Amino acid sequence: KEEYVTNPNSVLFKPDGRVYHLELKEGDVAKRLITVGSPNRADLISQLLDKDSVKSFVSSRQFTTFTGTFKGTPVTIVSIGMGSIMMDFMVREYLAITNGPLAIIRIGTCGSFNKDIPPGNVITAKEGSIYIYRNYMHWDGTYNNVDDATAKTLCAEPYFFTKPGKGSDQLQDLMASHFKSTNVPVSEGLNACGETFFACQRREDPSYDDENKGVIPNLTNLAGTGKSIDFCEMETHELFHLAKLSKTPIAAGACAIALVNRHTSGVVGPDQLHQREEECGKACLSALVDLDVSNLKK
Ligand code: R1P
Repeated sequence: KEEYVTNPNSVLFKPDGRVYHLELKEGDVAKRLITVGSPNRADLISQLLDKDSVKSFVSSRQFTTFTGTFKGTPVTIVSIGMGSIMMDFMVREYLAITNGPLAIIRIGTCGSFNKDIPPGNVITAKEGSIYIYRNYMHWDGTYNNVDDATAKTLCAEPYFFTKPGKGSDQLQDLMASHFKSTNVPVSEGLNACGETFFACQRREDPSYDDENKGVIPNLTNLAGTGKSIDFCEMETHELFHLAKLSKTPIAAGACAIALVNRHTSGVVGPDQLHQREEECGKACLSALVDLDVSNLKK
């Protein structure tokens, strides 16, 4: 039956050996991987792979995967949709169908919070990634299993912010060197990932009182870096977090194309976005191929 799975208390598999959500099995994917949000971006980047090398898979849970070779080296491109949760599905299930170290680069889109980084520019998360998440207990006004005074403290703030988690310097330096040989305007920056797109990225929604005016300004103080965040999106923090905690070595890198500038409200045009997606694809595929993935160590 379609719903039937094995291993329900761990990573789930279909009886034919495919992981439950990606619907891929051992041999379908490479140890070098690019992950993106949209299937169209994955498709565009897959067109940079060696002619006639590409196989594609579409899962019923919205993961679209292309595996082929880039200049003779096997690589995979996966679109995951949006948010940390989808990154969690992808990284864990990918690890379950591969053996040994992995290298993963996210190519995303983002909002620039740096007034000097306009729409159309690319930013890498070389300085790390902060996670911004809603403190649900703030709105509940209660907290489980703690005394009243502790509950009051824990419920006070509407949003929580982590310190920056970092990706692989080695992989991100390779990305930087490949970006240098293009005309793409690239900066290295500090990323923040919102648990949600609206409230956690300080968007005003007239339907809710999200108490989120302090979300981005507070990051200057809480990040402990002495600087403000440069760009905001939704998946990089989870990728860096899972790469750090994995028992198998994972080198992780991330870059994002600024769709908008949140200070100036400027927006990228569709042609420039398309061009940047292709340029990022080329630079990141080249970086992945240069990395000695098999010899990565924890
Ligand atoms: C929101 O519009 C989506 O765009 C950004 C955010 O991280 C979020 O996933 O990235 P992608 O274009 O890669 O999806």
